[in-house]
Amino acid sequence: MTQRALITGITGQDGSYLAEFLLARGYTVHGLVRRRTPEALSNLASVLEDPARRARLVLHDGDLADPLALARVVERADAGEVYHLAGQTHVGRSFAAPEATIATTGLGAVRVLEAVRAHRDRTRREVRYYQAGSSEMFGAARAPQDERTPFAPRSPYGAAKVLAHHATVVAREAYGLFAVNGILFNHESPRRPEEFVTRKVACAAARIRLDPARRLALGNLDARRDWGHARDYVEAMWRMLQHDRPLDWVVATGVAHSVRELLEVAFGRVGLDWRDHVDVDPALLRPLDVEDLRGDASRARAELGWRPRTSFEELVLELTEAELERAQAVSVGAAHAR
Ligand code: G4F
Repeated sequence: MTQRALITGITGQDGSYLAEFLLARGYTVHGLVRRRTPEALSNLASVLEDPARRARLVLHDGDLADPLALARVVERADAGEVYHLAGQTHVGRSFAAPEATIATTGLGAVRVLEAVRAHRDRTRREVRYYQAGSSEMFGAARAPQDERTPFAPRSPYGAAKVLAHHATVVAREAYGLFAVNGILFNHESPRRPEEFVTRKVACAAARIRLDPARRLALGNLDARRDWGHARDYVEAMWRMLQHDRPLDWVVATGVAHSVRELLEVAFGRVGLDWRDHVDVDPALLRPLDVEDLRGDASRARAELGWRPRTSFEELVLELTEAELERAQAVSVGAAHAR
């Protein structure tokens, strides 16, 4: 029988990589989408343009703010695996919109969980649920962080993810739902929106290479993150749902780098010294920041057989090269238009 999965947040970085991963394994993939504009669907372009994969992709309109719509989508998808990835994912923005972040990222997860539980009870078929947790939940906790590290969030976003995490554990323990938390450390790709620091730096390095008069404004350069590749991390999500027990899992590379080191690699790739092109803008500093995240993914390595395949340098070079290609295409297009 064909396996069916439902992905909330299918148009995002992780959702699109996960959809490709599952389609390659023969799944029929259902996705919850909030907007069907060409920009919103751009991460799914390769699937949408491929008739063989398109035939096994079903998009449903819906919104995390609407519990009835969510319940309807869960019923229609009738999936054996539900990956809940949707939400407000920008930590900095969560300080400006704390209530909206708790509503989408925290309560949104509670709503999806309730819809999944109701569907399981009605059909009497097991539905496995994946909650997209975040290393941001560890906040001030000392590195390295693993599944036993207590949460100490330092942002409304982190607090919302802690709420979703505990709601997932409660659903597992109270109702016997196969519900897991993936506690993923930062994971990036060329599909990342430019508001996140890796892609912002890669875009700037490429643009400044072509136009050295441009400047890059950043906030905290000392923050350290454990950066991996999103393509590697979606495989860990799938492996968690194939495991024989519903557990919580840390997914990380185990190596942390600072924003300065990120600048070093990206600007080094384009032959520039970042110190000549970067300004620290106090407006980009967060009211509170997480200084040092570095995960210990020993459990995922031992029990899921998962390991990251992309090093920090490979990741930053891939991002920067993708932006160089885009920036060069734009400048060639502009030259032709003249
Ligand atoms: O790229 P960031 O915005 O990622 P952040 O805050 O670590 O959150 C990401 O990872 C989490 C997992 O830990 C996810 F849950 C979350 O959804 C998201 O994917 O910022 C990384 C660091 C921060 O310390 C930030 O203060 O970079 C620092 N930074 C310095 N200048 C900046 C900038 N971040 C952004 N976004 N923009 C800047 O100009």
